Amino acid sequence: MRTQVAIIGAGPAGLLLGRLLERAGIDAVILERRSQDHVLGRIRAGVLEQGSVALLDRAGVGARMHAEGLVHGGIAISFDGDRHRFDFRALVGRTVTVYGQTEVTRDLMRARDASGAKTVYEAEDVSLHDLDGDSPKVRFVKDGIAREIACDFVAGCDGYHGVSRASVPEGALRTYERVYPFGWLGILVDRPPVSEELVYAHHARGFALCSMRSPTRSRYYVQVPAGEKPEAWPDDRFWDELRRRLDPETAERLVTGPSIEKSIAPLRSFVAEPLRFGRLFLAGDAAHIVPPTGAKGLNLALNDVGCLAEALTEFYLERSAAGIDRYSDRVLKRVWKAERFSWWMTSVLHTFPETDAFGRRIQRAEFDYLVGSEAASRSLAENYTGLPL
Ligand code: FAS
Ligand code: PHB
Repeated sequence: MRTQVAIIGAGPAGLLLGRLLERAGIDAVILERRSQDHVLGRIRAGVLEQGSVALLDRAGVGARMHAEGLVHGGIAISFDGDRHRFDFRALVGRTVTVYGQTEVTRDLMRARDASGAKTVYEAEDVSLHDLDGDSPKVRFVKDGIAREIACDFVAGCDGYHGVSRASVPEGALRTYERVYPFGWLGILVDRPPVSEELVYAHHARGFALCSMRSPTRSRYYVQVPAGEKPEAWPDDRFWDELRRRLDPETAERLVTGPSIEKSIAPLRSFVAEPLRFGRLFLAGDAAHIVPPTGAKGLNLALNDVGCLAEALTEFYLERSAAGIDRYSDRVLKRVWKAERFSWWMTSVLHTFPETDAFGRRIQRAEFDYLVGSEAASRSLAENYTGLPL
């Protein structure tokens, strides 16, 4: 089999890259180790930056997002019971759209299935070869038969645990990491959201987040110690803990019900540099991880592949390597700013076992400064709604 670009991973990054390349007339094959249903079964991100919405429109997959997505003009942060709304429209003239990653992935899968572009699901033992030459190869097993793809480029869109970053020779990558001493226990419930917009809560007992997927389906999170298991959190225990961490007005409005999904995500900040090794490019979670506090993970992944698609299109259509040569530096500049914002939101809103009384007062001062300073509020608003692409 031969293609121009072999894409590893059919998550949002891989699928959007495939879609953008297809619309530029560039051939790509996607290899995904899981089934379509398994990929769609993952409950992950929920908030799209305005730039991500524009990118999905550019890819021609925005119709359902505009029909079903919820446009939000702000968020609320409650800190030890004091709650403040940050009005994004007034502060920076921008909004965010609440539209689950599962739905973004579904829209991209449907578009790819309709176009007939090749995706191999349940591709096993994917391995990358000759990345530092002019003719890289990807090998995999499908239905017990070993297969090989000859290509010009490989796009590693296979997430944090994927094979792509692991295929870069030792010493050719620098990595930066911070592992947090807690995770997020998240549940999905078919009950109306507790408020029209998201509520991020800091409390001495830990962080909590009230989000949603639709006017009838809510998504809630509570911070739990690293290593916690979902089975230790029956629904009643979850609801009690969530109530304790919310401001009284929000807690009063909480409509509880049976969880339809429950999972724990560990939190880490991670960046690999550079994002290119020969004919391999890394994008999305294969390249970087942010704690979900700033709602950046999915948005960074979509922006990465928007840049990579532009660079590859320039290579094929204009025979210029300028875009692919500067892909890594260009993307990393924005990645690190999102890493900073996600780390900062996490540091202000979570409880850390090692934080002393001074540290807790600094967290409160961060909140008070945000509330009292238009400049600080504007900074939060421009980061949360997405820095320029
Ligand atoms: P993905 O991990 O989504 O996709 C990678 C794909 O590659 C997967 O389908 C995988 O099966 C496949 N793959 C892996 N190894 C392979 C191999 N060897 N061969 C072939 N295929 C392979 N972000 C937010 O903004 N908000 C959130 O609330 C949020 N919550 C999250 C919760 C969890 C549990 C996790 C893990 C992440 C969360 N994120 C969140 C971040 C998340 O949304 C990612 O940023 C997003 O999935 C990135 O998309 P991709 O880069 O496509 O990676
Ligand atoms: C979600 O709805 O899953 C969500 C929203 C905002 C975040 C993280 C997760 O910061």
